[in-house]
Amino acid sequence: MTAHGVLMALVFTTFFIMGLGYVFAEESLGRITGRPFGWIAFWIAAAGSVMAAVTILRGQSTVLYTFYPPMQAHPLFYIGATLLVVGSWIWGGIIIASYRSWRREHPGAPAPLSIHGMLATIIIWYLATAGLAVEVVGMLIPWSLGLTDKIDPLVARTYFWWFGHPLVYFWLMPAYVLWYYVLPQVAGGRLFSDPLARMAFILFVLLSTPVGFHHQFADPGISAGWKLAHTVMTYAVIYPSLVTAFTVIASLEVAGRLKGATGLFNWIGRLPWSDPFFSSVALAMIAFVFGGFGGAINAAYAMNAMVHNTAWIMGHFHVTLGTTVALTFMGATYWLLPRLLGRELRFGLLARVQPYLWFAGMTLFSTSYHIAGMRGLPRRVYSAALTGEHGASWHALTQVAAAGGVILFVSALCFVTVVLGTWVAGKRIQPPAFEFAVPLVQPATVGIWDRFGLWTIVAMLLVAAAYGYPLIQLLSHPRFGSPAFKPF
Ligand code: HAS
Ligand code: CU
Repeated sequence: MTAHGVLMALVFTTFFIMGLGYVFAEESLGRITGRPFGWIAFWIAAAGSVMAAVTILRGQSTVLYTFYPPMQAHPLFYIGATLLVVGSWIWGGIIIASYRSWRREHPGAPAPLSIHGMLATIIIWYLATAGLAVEVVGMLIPWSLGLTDKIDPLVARTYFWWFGHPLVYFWLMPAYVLWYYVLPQVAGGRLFSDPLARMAFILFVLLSTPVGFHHQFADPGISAGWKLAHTVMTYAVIYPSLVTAFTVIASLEVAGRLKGATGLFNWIGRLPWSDPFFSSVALAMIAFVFGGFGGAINAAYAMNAMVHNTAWIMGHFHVTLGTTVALTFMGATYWLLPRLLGRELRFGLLARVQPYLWFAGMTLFSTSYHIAGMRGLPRRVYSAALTGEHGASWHALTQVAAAGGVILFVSALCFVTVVLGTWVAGKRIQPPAFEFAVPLVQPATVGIWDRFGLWTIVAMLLVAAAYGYPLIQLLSHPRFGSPAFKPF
C-alpha cells in the first residue's frame, strides 16, 4: 500500500508534471533554458524515487504515503523523497529561467496561458515544499538516523499539511492547464475566456496553502478558531475550480456550436467522444463533479467528523487524484506521444476504450468506498478479515471496490500497452503540430493577473498568517514527543 501511494501520488505525478512543463516551455516559449540542469534534476529525482521505493519494497518503510510519525521509515526513504523534491525544485527553476529569457524578448506581452499556469503551479510548489522541508529535513531525517530519539507527531503533521493540501493543487493545476489550453483545441472550439483562466490560476496561488487544517480537524492542540479560519479559506479555494468548470464547459459548448449544434444540450453529442484525449479529460471532469462535491463535505467541520479516517477519504482521493488528475495525464499522453515521438498511436482501439474502462472501474471503486466510509469502514487500518457486526455491512462493498480495481487494472494494462506499443512499434509519421486553444478574445497586454511577483508576496503573507501563530502556539507548549513505531 505504501508503494502504491508513494509511486502513484508522489512519483508518477511529479515526473509527469515536470515533463509537461518542459513540453510547454519548448512549445510555447520556444526554449528550455539550462537544459543540462534538467537532466541533472531528472537523475536526482529518479535516484531519490528508486531509493525510497527500494526501502518500501524491502519492508523497511511501511508508513503509507503521508509518512505520519511516530511511524518510522528507513532514513533512505526520507532522503529519497527529499531528492525527488530537490529534482522538482531544479525543474521549477528551469521553467522560471525559460520564462524570464522569453520575457526579455517579449516585454509587455502576457505569458502564454500554459506558462502562466505552470508558473502558478511552481510558486505553489515552492510555498508548499517549504513546509515539507522543515518536517523532513528538520525532524524526520535526524530522527530516523537516530540523532534525536523522540518526535512530535502533531508538529510534524502540521508541517506536513502545510505541504499536503497545496500538493493536491500541484497535481490539479497542470491538469487544468491541459483543460484550458489544449482541450478546447482538440474539441474544435475556442477558449471561452483567457482572463478568467489567468484569474483562476492566481487565486490558487493565493488560497492553496492557508487551508491545511482541514486535514487536522480531529487533531488536538490546534484551536477551533484556526480550524474555522482554514475552513473559510477552503471554501474560498473552491471558487477557482467552479470558475474552471464554467470556462471549460463554455469552451466545449463553443466547440459543439461551431460544429452546428443549435439546441440546448445537443452540443455535447457533437464533441469528439472517441478521441482518447478528449474522452479522458471529459470523463476526468465528470468525476470531478463528485470529487469536488465530496471535498466540500470534507471541508465542513461537522461533516468531516463523519468521514474523517474512513474509507470515504480513499473514495474522495481516487476520484480527484486517481481520476480527475490521473486520467487527464493518461489522456494527455495519447496527445503527446505522436507529437514527441513522430509515431502514430499503436493499438488505437485500446486507447479509445481505456478512458471509459478507467471511469467505469473508478465509479465502482470510489462509490463503494464512499458508502463504506459512511458506514464506518476505517482507513489506514490493516484488516484482512472484515468480520463481526460491522464487517458484514462493509464486506460486500469492498468486493464491489475490488471488482472496480480489476477493471482499473485492465485499463492500466491497456494504457501501458498503447504507450509501449507506440514507443517501439508505432508507424512513423510526420509529428503533428502542437496546436493550442485560441481564446475567443485575445488579451492584448499584461494585466493584473500577470503580476506574479506581487501575488507571490501576498501568498507568502497569507501562509504566514495561516501558520505563524498556530505554530508558535503549538511550539510554546511543553513537548513530550513519541518514540518510533514500526508496526510491521
Ligand atoms: Fe481533497 C482529503 C477537501 C480537491 C486530494 N484530498 C484529500 C486527500 C487527498 C485529496 C489525496 O477539507 C487525502 C489526504 C490523506 O491521505 O489524508 N479536496 C477538498 C476540497 C477540494 C479538494 C475542498 N482533493 C482535491 C483534489 C485532490 C484532492 C483536486 C487531488 C488532485 N480533501 C479535502 C479535505 C480533506 C481532503 C477536507 C481531508 C479529509 C479528512 O478528514 O481526512 C476542492 O479543491 C474541490 C473543488 C472542486 C470542485 C469541482 C469543480 C468541477 C469541475 C468539473 C466540472 C465538469 C462538469 C461536467 C460539470 C468544486 C471543474 C463536464 C461535462 C462534460 C460534457 C464534459
Ligand atoms: Cu486538503
